[in-house]
Amino acid sequence: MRSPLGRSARPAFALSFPALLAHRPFIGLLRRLVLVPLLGLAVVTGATACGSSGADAPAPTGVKEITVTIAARKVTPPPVRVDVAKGQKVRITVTSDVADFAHVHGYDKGAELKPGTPATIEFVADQSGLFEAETHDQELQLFQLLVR
Ligand SMILES: [Cu+2]
Repeated sequence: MRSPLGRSARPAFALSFPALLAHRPFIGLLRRLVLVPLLGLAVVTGATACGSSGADAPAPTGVKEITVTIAARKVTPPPVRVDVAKGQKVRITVTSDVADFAHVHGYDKGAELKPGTPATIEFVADQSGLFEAETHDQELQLFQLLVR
């Protein structure tokens, strides 16, 4: 696909801003720059809507909160793939009704789980890939962390 600005890119940037706005290829480019990310966002939001409990789309600067509860060997929310931007801080809070050990593979971060007491695992997701989070005693899958 050819850039709408194409060969006219140089003259366009030499014009004043109002003249630039009146320049049709520039409008096309502007529309593309605004609409495509918006559509992409809509797709991402739609894809994760059925996932973790209404979490916002990950922002690389924010903290990705992941909260998991285990009761009678049932994991809530059910294990999903959680998308995280590389470099983002992740905070996982796990509450189990029995003693266990929560573990994030690859990052090798873990926390002892005491019955009924929330345990927190925090780290910066600085390696890309797909990582399993699970418990060791009950051998439950908690979620998958997709870092990219
Ligand atoms: Cu493990």
